[in-house]
Amino acid sequence: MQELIRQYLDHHLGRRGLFARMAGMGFTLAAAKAFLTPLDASERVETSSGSTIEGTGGELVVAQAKAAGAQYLFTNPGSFEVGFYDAFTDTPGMQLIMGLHEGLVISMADGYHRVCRKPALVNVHVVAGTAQMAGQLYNASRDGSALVITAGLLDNELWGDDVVLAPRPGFNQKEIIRQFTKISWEVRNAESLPLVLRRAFKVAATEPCGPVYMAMANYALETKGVKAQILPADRFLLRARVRPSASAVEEAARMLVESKRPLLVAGDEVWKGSAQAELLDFSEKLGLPLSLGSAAFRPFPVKHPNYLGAYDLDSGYVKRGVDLAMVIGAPDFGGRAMVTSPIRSIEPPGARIVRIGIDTAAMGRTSPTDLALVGDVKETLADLRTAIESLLTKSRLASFGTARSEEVRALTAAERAKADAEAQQNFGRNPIHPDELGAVLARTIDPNAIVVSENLTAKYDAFPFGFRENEQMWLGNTGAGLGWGIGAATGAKLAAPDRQVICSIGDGSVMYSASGFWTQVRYGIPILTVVWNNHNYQTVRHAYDSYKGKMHKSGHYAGMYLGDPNIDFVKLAESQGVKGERVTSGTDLEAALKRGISATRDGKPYLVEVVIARYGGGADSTWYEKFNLAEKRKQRV
Ligand SMILES: Cc1ncc(C[n+]2csc(CCOP(=O)(O)OP(=O)(O)O)c2C)c(N)n1
Ligand SMILES: [Mg+2]
Repeated sequence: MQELIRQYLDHHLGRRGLFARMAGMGFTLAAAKAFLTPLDASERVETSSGSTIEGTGGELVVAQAKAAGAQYLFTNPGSFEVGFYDAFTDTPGMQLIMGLHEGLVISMADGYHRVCRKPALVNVHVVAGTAQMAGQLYNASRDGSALVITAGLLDNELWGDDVVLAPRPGFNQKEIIRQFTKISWEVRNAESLPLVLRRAFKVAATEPCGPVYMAMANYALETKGVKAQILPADRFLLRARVRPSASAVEEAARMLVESKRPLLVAGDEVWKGSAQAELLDFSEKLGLPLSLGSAAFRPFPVKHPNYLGAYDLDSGYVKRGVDLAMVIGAPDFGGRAMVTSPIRSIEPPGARIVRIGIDTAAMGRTSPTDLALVGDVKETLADLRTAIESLLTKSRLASFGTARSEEVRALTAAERAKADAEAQQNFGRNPIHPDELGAVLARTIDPNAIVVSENLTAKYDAFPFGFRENEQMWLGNTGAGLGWGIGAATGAKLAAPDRQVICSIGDGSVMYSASGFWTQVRYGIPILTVVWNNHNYQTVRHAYDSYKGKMHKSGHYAGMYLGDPNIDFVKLAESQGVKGERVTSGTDLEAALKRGISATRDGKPYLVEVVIARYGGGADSTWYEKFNLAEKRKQRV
């Protein structure tokens, strides 16, 4: 009988087979069924609570990653991860996505996570691969993306300490990127691999999220016959929607109702906590103008009359005085004045400051705080709304928002009319002005396109970014470590295959991640890339020029001009299998973009390079540091 039960639980014997064998032993059908019920239940508990499996260290890692819900493995591999890749090969239900540089691999995972909010799994090579991903890991850590990064590890404690591709003598591998991770581990014990991987998923995905790193010794990955427990995601990934204290909510509600000149400053916790609709309702009901702190998403409809754009101490609304600033899901005010020296506080002078969010370590680390509502943004806004409804009569509440937002509505309407008129004047120019490219792009792409932007001097005023599935969505990063856009767009499309994804990127930015098109072609990831080619690092040139030093006077901006030789972005994409075209005249723009969109509908990535005008200080300068080594040679070798 015991043998029968074992065979049934191991799936070597089906229900019917078990009944037949039990009938042979003299059991009635009813008795056999009654016997089976607890067995089935115990089996269910067994599968949902996890199981102990035996395999190589690498096989345990892959089994645990799959059980944790990893759908993709973003990677650029190396020899010392052989135990991992050998286990991964042919694993059903997980897809490997190759990137040709570690920076790209990270930005792909980052874009994927930002769009679908699931933790993203990455594997990179030992020391050199780990160091090479650091720039993009900085972006991911700054914006709190849940990335689980595994890597190979050559142990410099085994015999020699100066091993090729091992950490340098006396150092360890995780130190290289420690400041860009929440926690980093090095695992040498094969049995611990799945356990530490679970920790890695858990820490990465626990809010506030962020990247983690786990280096795995090559010999641990290759050890055979290792037994360890594998657990499903729901047994170690926690989701909690923390609610703030009732007394803090009440006090904040009173402050809001009494405030004469309030201001909301919103950040990424709003998007991450899916609280956009609550925020919109909150702003409208109470007539609260809203600006953005440091934010990679646009959590508020940018065409809304209450929307002031990025927080700016010198903006019209703030200058006229703010008595209450409510910072919602943002680390702080952000804004342009953050790095001025001597130090200048950037909170609205004299305003009381209320904060809402769960990232208590970031909250109020710089500007002061009068009241903190520690909790999930969505829950807190709902609680605040209820508290406000109990403070105001229904009729007062009905007119409250409209009356109070009169000033801000007039202000934003006037500012937008002025910006529109200025932009209109730039249409039809030669070369194409970025205002025209922005306007044509905004109206040509899908109404629910995801626009992944790595382009600091582009013009986005025409885009009606919102937060609903049927609205255009902005996706950026606040770190500004260049080399993010192409990978991030690729990851975004993997996360949202049924939405159009546009990669809107500067000429300079493309070249930090120039091998990223290959991945799009290899795996049929149809993205339209639009290159804003001003032959310049314009953002930096603006900074150089406003310093008003020698570069401003001479027009000699060191390292800024990117022409001579001109980079051929169409050929760059074509060399990796992406079709494209260059546009130099405004009249050809819409048709070119439409050809690109039609290619992506057919499943093919496409690139449109648009040659645009430079603007701002030093726009005319094509100067660069002339130097020609060939002419200086003594021998023609
Ligand atoms: C990794 C990295 N290197 C250098 C910089 C400095 N930087 C900031 S903006 C910029 C120019 C970007 O050029 P492009 O993408 O063409 O955009 P544009 O400024 O012309 O709009 C540079 C080099 C950076 N932010 N990150
Ligand atoms: Mg440029």
